[in-house]
Parts: sequence; structure tokens; C-alpha cells
Amino acid sequence: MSAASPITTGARAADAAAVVPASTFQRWPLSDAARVESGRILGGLVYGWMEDGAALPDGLTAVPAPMLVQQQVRADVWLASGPVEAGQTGNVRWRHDGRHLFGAIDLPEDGSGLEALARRAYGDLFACLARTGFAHLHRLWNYLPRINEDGGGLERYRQFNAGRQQAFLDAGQAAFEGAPAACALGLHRGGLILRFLAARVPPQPIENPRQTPAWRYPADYGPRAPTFSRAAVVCQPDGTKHLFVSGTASIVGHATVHVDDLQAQLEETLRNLDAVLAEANHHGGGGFTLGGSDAVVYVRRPEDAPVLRDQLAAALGAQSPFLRRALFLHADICRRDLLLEIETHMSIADRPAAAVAPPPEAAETRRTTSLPDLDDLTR
Ligand code: 3EB
Repeated sequence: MSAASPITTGARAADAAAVVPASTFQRWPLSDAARVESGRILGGLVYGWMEDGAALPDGLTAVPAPMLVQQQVRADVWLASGPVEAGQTGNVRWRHDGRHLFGAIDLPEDGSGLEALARRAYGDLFACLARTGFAHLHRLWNYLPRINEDGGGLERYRQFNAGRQQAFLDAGQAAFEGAPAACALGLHRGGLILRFLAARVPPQPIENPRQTPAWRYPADYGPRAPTFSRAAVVCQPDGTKHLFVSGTASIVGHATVHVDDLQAQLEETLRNLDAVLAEANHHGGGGFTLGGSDAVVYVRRPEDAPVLRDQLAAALGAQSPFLRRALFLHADICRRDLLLEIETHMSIADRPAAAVAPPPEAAETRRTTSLPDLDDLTR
């Protein structure tokens, strides 16, 4: 395949890796990601990976939540733009290529409570950034068990928020305006799981005019506000642009809307995603589209996944690129009354051939979209 030719449907990741630009997330079946030459992967997240302890390709880290609707494990792979240096700072395993740093923390609960655990994890994270010189967080993935349970007078998510915000303040990092894009989900496996992407240049924080900034939520949602922006736009010197849209749900202002109404929560979430994309395009020079992005749909009740899939098909089209690429994962959302949350990300390369290339799994995804595998939806 010549370097200029677009990636055709059915191309394998190892071939794709030869032509796609580095420093963008590429969504592949794990089996394809495993074929990428060792050392070319900076980092990434493997969705649906439930095999504790089994080895993943260097740099790839598990998100141990079951896939719903279709079952093949998927990886969002960030290719390195040069030689990778790897190390460990405290509890952080990190890898960088001189431009980006991908880090991972997996901490078991030790009985000290989630506030202390989050503060310790984030303390190590910021120590890692200080040591390596990647001062700016772009995207954080937060996963914690039993997120909606009471942790001794305070919901565990709220304890987590307290420890997270304090660690940002301890490190002199932007805990309010300018916070990174993020998500926070409850998984049914693992302890405190953090994944993050940092760089030497700051991202541009994006807010949603339909929603109160999360860092300004009133105390009804906990003593310390969550620490994230609605999205982050990053413009690279080489012309590549990235958009990371945080977990987005059925919240208007600061209130959950459409309690117990799955379809209405999805519609409100799509309105919020549209609003965030419009802001990102306004501040980031345009080109970001929902259809061009790789989403994860987190679903509280597994039986809702095929319903959401059908509603997305009705709203966006059964063959919509968004739906063909989206992953559905089983997770608890950080407010008890939320049934779903959608996050997404997109890169725009300055190489148009790569930017418009379909993902290598497009044909397979189309097939599962019309013929869903519902095996793991039955409890
Ligand atoms: C919300 O809008 C829904 O605590 O890092 C979304 C994204 C949510 C990130 C976080 C929480 C977080 O408040 C929850």
C-alpha cells in the first residue's frame, strides 16, 4: 500500500499503522492492534477486556467493562510519533514519545476511603507529569467500583470528587476553569482505574452553554465539585487537531432531566453533544462532527443497550458512521438517576487521505449493526 492511498475497508491495523498519522486514536479490534509492530504504540484503552492478568500489547491498558450489543473487544490505540520511553512514578505506569504521555494507574481499595485513594492516585499522576515535563492534562478516564454506593455518609463518587479536586489544588493545576476533559464511571470489576493523556502544550477547554460548568456545580452534588471541562480541543503544531468530548449525559443546567425516561435521556444527551461540538468548532476552527468521531456509550442497565442502539439508528440512520463506530459498555453512571452517558473523540489530520479513511472494522461493524448479538444482554 502506498503511503498516499486511503485505508480501504478490511485493511489490517498493521497496514493501517503504516499510513495513519501518529498522535491520533485509531479504533481497531484488539486482534488487529496486536499486529502493530512493537514499539509503535504509545498507549491506548482496550474496551471489553475482562481477562484479569492476561497480557495486552505493550502500552495498551484494560477498561474492564463488558461490551454490549456486539462483543468483539476493541482498542483505541494511540500510535507513537517516535521512539517510546517508558517508566513508573509511584503508582503511575507511563509511556511517552516526546510529544504525548499516556499514563495508567490501577489501585486496589485499601480501606482508607475513596477520597484518600483518589488524592493519592492523582498526587502520583501530578508527580509523574512534573518529573516527565508533560505539564498539561488533556484527557482523563476515571473508573471506580460501586460509584453510587454510600461511603460512610457520602456517596463514593462524591468522595472521589473531593480527593480529586484536592489533588489538583495541591499540585497547582487548574481545578476549575481549564480542567481537562474527563469521564467518571462505575465498573463492576477492578479498583480505582485511571487512564490519562498529557502533553507539553495546553488544551483549549470547551464548555457547554446548555450546562453549568461541572466545576461550578452547587453543593447539592457533593461538597467538592467534579474537576473536568465538557471537552478539550488540542491544535498540534503539525496541523493535526484533536477533540476530546467528556462524558455527556441528560443534564441541563446542573439538573438531571428525564428521570426514568431512557429515550428522552438519549435525546437530551444528543442535544448536549451537538452543543459541545458547536462550541468546539467555534473555538477550534471547525471540522469536528459527531459522525466522524469514535464514541463510547456507557449503559447502566444492559437490557437498555439494544434499545439505545435502535433509537440511535432512528435518530442518526442505521448506517450512520457514528453508530457503526460506537461501542456500548456496561457501567454505572455517576448520578443514580442517569441511565446513560456518551463520550467521544475525534482527530483531524492534515493528511486528508488518512482523515477520511474508514476504520478497518467497518464491514464487520455494519454486519453486527443489522444483526446484533444479544448473548450478553440476558442476565
Ligand atoms: C456530568 O455531566 C455527568 O466526574 O469526571 C461526566 C464527565 C460526568 C466527567 C467526572 C462526570 C465526570 O456531571 C457525569
